[in-house]
Amino acid sequence: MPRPLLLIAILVAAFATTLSAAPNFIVIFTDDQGYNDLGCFGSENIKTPHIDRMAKEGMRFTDFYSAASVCTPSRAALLTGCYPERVGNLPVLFPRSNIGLNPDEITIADMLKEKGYATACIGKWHLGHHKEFLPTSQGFDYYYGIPYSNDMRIDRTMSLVQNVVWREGMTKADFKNGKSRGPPLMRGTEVIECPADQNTLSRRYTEEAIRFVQQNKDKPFFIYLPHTMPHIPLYATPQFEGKSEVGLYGDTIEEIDWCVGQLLNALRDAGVDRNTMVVYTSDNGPWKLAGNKTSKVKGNKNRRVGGSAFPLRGYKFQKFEGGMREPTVMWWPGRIPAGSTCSEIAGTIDLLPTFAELAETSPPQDRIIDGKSIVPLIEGKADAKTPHDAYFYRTLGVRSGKWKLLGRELFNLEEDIGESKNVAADNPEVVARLARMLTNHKADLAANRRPPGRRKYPTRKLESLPGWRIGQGNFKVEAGILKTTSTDEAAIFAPPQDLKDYTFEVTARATAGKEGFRIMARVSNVRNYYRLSVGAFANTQHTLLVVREGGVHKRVSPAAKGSVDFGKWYRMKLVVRGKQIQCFIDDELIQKAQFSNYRSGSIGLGGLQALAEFKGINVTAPDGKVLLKALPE
Ligand SMILES: [Ca+2]
Repeated sequence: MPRPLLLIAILVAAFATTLSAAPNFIVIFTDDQGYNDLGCFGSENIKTPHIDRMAKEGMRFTDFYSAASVCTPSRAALLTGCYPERVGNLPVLFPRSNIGLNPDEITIADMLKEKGYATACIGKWHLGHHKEFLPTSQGFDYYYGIPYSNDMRIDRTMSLVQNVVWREGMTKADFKNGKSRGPPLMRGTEVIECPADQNTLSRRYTEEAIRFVQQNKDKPFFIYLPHTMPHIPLYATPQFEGKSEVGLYGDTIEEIDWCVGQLLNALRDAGVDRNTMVVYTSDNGPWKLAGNKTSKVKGNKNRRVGGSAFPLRGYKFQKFEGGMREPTVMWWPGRIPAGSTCSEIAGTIDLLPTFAELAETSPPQDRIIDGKSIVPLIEGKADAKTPHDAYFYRTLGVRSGKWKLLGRELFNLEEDIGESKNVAADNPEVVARLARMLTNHKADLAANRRPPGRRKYPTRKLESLPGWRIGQGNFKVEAGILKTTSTDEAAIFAPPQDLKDYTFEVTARATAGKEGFRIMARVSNVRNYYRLSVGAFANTQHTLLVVREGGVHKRVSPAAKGSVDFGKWYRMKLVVRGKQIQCFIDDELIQKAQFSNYRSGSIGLGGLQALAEFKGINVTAPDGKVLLKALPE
C-alpha cells in the first residue's frame, strides 16, 4: 500500500475507533432544587460557577421535566424511561414500606450493563430499601448512599457491616430497639454508618464517583449520582456552611456546584471528557416552607429552607411548572454544542432511550417505554423538535406545545410562563384536544401498567394466638393479655376472614414509652384502611386515620384531646355497618366516617413507640354472634 493511502487507512481506523467507543453517562440528580437555583438559570444570590461553565461548554434545557413532583415516582421514571403510573405507581417510600421498584423493570443500569458498562449508583436511592429493591438488584454493580430521604431513620431490619460506625451517641442496642436519629449510609446492601454524617454527604458522593471514573476509565461506565441535598434537613461541610448569600440552602447548592466541578475535572484528568455525557437536573421542585421568607440570609443555619422556582408557579408536590420543570444542563464536549439552549419539551423519561441510541443498543422491546430519544435535540440540529406531542403531569395535566391543561385550567406557557391566567374559556377546542390526550393517556395507563415490587417476607406467627400474623415488632401473650415486648412500632393482624358488618372490641393500655396503641380495621378499598389510634400520636388522643399504603397519612378526625394516660385501660370499639364506621372509646362516640368503596378486610392492633397491652379482643356480628375471640376475658 502506498504510504499516503496507508496513512489515510490508519487515520480512518483511528477515527472509527473514537466514534464507536461507547460513551460514558453520568446523571447528577439533585433533590428538591428550584428551577431558579443555578447561576445559569437566573439565580442572583447562589453562585454556581462550575455548573455555569458546564452550561457554557454544553446545553441548557429550559423545558425539561421530571415525571413527578415528589422523590420516589420521579426516580422510578428516570431509571425506567416510563411515567410513574406505568411502573407500579409508587408513592413516596418510608422506612416501614415493604414495596419498591419492581426488580423485573429494566433500568438504565440493566440496559447498559448488558452492553458491558460498569454501573454505579451513588447517592439517595428511594426506590425500596430492602435488599431485593436496592440498586444492586436493579442493574448497578456498586451502591453507596442513603436508601431514602435524609429526614427518615434507619429501619431495624436492615443488614449492618461488622464494623458499622455508630454516630451521635447511637448504639447497636438503640438500633435493635428501633431508635435512631437519622438515616443510614450504605455500601452495597449493608449499613456502614448511622446516622449518616450528612455534613459530608455531597463531598463523599463525589469522591466515590471520581474513584469510580478512575477505576473504570478504560471501559464504558454509567454513574447515577442522586445527591441527597438540598432536601431538608440541609447540611454542608464547614468550608461551605455560611458561604452563600442565602443561608444553608444556598450553601448546599454551592457545595454541589463545587462537587460538579471536581467531577468534570476528574473526567478531563482521566482523558474521558470527550467521551462522556453528563446530565445535571433535579427530581422535583423546591419545598414551600414558611422559613423561606426569613431564612435566606448569609450565615443562617436554618436546616428547613426551600429554594426558588422563579419565574415558575408552584412548588414540590404540585403539578404547576415549579413542581416538575427542572433546571437542566447537559455536557459532552465535542458532541453537544457549546453555549447552546434547548427549549423543546423533554424529560427524565427520555434519558433511557437517549442513552440506548448513543450506546448503540435499543430500549426494552417487550414493554411500553414512554420516553423518546432526544439525540437530535442534544446534537443541536436546527430543525430538531420535541418527540412529545403530549407530555403528562402524572394523570392530572398535559402539555402540548405551548399549551398546558391542568385540571380545568388552560395556560399558554409561551406567553404566561407563571401560569397566572386561565385561558380555557377563550380556547375551547384546545381544551377539548388536550383533554382527549389526557383521557387516552389514562386509558392506556389503566390497560398497560406493571406492578410494583412487593416484598415476600416470611409470615411470623404467635403460637399462643393461632392464625394471627405479626406485621412488625414482637409480641407475647401472658395471663390472657397480649403484650408488645419493645417500644418499637408493632402490629399484629387477625386470621383472615370475610368480615362485613361487625363490632371489633379491645381493651388496651400503654405502660411505658412515648405514644400509645391503636386498633385497625381495613374496611375500605384495598389501599386504604381506617384505624383508631389512642395516644400522644401527633398530639392527639383519639384519632381516626385513613392510611394509604406506603405511609401517606391523612387524618380524618379533628379530635385533639391531649395525651394518653399511661397505665389506664381504654375500652376501644370499632362498629362497622354497611359503609359506615363508628369509633368508640369507653362508650363515647369519638368519630364516625362514611366510605365510598366498601370491601371486607382484616383487623389488627399494635403499639406505637410504647409498651402496649391488649385484652378482651372480640369480634361480634350485629346479632351478637361471636366471630372471633382472641383471648379469654
Ligand atoms: Ca425530591
